[in-house]
Amino acid sequence: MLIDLDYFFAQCEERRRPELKDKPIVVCVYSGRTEESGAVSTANYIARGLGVKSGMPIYVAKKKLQNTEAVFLPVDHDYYEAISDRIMNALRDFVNTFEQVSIDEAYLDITEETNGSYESAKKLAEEIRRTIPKTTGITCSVGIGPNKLIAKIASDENKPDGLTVVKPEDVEAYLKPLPISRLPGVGKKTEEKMMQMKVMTIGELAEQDITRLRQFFGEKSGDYFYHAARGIDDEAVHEKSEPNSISRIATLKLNTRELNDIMEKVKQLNTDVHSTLVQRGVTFRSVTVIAVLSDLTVHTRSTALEMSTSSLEVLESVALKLFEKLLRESQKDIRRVGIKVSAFDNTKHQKTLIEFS
Ligand code: TTP
Ligand code: MG
Repeated sequence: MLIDLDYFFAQCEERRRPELKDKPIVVCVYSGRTEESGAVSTANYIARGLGVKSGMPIYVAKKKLQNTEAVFLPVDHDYYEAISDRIMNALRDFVNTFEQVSIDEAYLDITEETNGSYESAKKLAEEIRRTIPKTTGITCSVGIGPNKLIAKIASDENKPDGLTVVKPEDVEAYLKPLPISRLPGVGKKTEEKMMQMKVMTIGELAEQDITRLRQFFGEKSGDYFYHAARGIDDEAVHEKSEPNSISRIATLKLNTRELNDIMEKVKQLNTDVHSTLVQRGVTFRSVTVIAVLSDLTVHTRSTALEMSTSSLEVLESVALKLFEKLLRESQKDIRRVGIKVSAFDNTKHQKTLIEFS
């Protein structure tokens, strides 16, 4: 199963400011040279409907959205990462074998959990698609197939908020009519080359012999296209590296500068972070507190500890100090609070070292 969060950065912005939901939203990477120089990171589906795409220059997007109520926002990576961490941790709880591939994408090997049944797989996907938006406010699209390649292609089928299941016996018929650009690894340049070969669909790619594909694309890519066109992929799902931070973020009942009210919420977040730490068997050496102020600016304060720990008491006292500091150094009310721990040591690993000595 491949889970891809829908228009992720832009959806995070909608979640933070629901009043923007029915407007075109464009999240931008400003290069800073002039006020408008830079590129579109992503956009919500309203903006996409009006022709805006990832990677497009900001001024082109502005032209396309002239005379609309479009909102252009700078990327706020810390905020998206905090939401992503929460979702990825929730997804991890559904399966034994999990692989996060990017900030908004993860593979779940659900063979074991479903006994190989596509019926159960669909039910599991539906459960995930109910749970994630309910707990995190973010929708996702899900693809299910006999391998990572098919799951990935299927996840793109019904975006946003879609679910597509492709059973092994349907793979060939499913792939055949798809445009070649739907195959992972086919970018603009490869697509042009394929066109020269009169290959428009994945079905037509499957008719090419391997020697010709190797001549055109080199041995490695040629082999990949040869197999991918047939839906063949035997890459295992595996956690590449443990995520190197755990974070939680939440909105306060009221915007405030009252330390007690703030710490009440932070305490809940700390407990949540701590239980994930224990579950994962890691200790942290760095603590960051995050505050989104009433004007929606994001402020962080961090501290590095002298020793790695997994203690909830340490986390609480450090968080308290950092929020006191943050309140001293800012004037506005706080709207959202967050906590992040990082710089992990693996306690499981430490234990094995002790066992060896
Ligand atoms: P994607 O999953 O490719 O795109 P998306 O989540 O915005 O939209 P959808 O999945 O509904 O098609 O990428 C995830 C995030 O990565 C995206 O929200 C923003 C960022 N990104 C860029 O910054 N630049 C890019 O060119 C792309 C494609 C994505
Ligand atoms: Mg996405």
